[in-house]
Amino acid sequence: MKKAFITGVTGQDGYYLSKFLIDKGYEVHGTIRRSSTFNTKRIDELISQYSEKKILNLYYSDLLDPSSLNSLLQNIQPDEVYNLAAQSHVAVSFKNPHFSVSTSTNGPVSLLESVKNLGKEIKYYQASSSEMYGGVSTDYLDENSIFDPKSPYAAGKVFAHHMTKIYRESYNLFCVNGILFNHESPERGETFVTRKITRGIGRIVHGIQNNISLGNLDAVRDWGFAGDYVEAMWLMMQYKEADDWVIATGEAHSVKEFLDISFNHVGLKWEDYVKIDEKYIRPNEVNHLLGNPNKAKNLLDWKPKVSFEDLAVMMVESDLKLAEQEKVLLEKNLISKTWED
Ligand code: NAP
Ligand code: F7E
Repeated sequence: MKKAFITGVTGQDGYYLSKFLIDKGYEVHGTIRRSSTFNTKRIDELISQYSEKKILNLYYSDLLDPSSLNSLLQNIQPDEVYNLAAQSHVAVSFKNPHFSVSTSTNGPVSLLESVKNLGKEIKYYQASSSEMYGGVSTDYLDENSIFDPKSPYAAGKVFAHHMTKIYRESYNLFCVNGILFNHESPERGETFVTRKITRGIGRIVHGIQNNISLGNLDAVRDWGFAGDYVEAMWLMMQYKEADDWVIATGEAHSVKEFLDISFNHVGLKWEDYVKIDEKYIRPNEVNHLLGNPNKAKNLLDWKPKVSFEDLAVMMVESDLKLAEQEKVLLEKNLISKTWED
């Protein structure tokens, strides 16, 4: 049985990747952060199904704690390491640059050093990001496009990207960079723009929210489905050699287009509910990101299966159900309203 080690297993991609690898017959080992409240909500179902059988194994660690990462890798001896952990919110990275950058830079170096020192053929995956390009050009971006980071988050990712390549070239290690463009799902963090919108729509439809406050509605992204993108991560790790790979849909859409589709789905007009709040405008905006996934399509035989429209509808449908449950809990005074009015 192959063993995979995943950092960031409690995140959106951590959830989808764990599920994917377990279905492929892997034993999954993941790190979680100690928190004063439970932070395993996304993977609770997987824990109840697979932890007793030791198919899913969780350990307390942190990317800022190299000794714990090193001893875990020594003990587990995984075949594949997926480094998904990060403070992944771009706007937040301007507020806490030290933490964001330390996690994205020191973490990968600690993992790469451990992988190198283990002296076994361990494959390493680094979660690189389209944010590294900076969004100035409206052209298709591929593996050879120039990086021009516009945030502490993106600068940290550029560093880790280069380090991954350096370990690949210097020590002949199987170190892969997956340059993933935005990918979303019903498990997306609730402060990213797509999920913020669909969460808001669910609550508006059920009468427990009045408006959604947003920032730049003209921003353009290449949005895909997280479930499709974790398959690409795995395919990169099975390819005959380690490389850098762009994973994207090849379609660009604005925040306004996401609003159009999502609100239309419930028969409402977004213009009646969306307010612009200056606090969501970033100090340095990434205006336009569009990826060219042809290398992955041709060499990995990968393609995105979920369209932009179906992704928006999937997320709205899921959040309508969540809001329906919230409404009942609110009426029974079992929860308080913690979201925007
Ligand atoms: P996410 O939902 O925000 O999950 C991030 C994960 O990292 C969580 O499990 C989080 O733990 C963990 N984490 C944060 N700081 C940590 C630290 N110091 N030590 C250990 N764990 C830490 O992100 P995602 O959307 O799944 O993205 C996965 C990775 O891909 C990230 O590296 C992200 O930067 C990158 N990426 C994402 C996208 C995208 O569109 N989703 C695109 C390109 C690249 P808690 O649950 O305890 O907070
Ligand atoms: O913003 C605009 C915002 O926060 C998308 C991360 O997974 O993908 C993600 O980063 C756009 C930006 O994602 C709001 O200004 C408008 O232009 O959903 P987002 P992101 O910044 O693209 C990349 C690839 C990653 O690697 C990151 O980890 O939407 N926008 N109004 C807003 N964004 C947010 N969050 N909230 C708003 O109210």
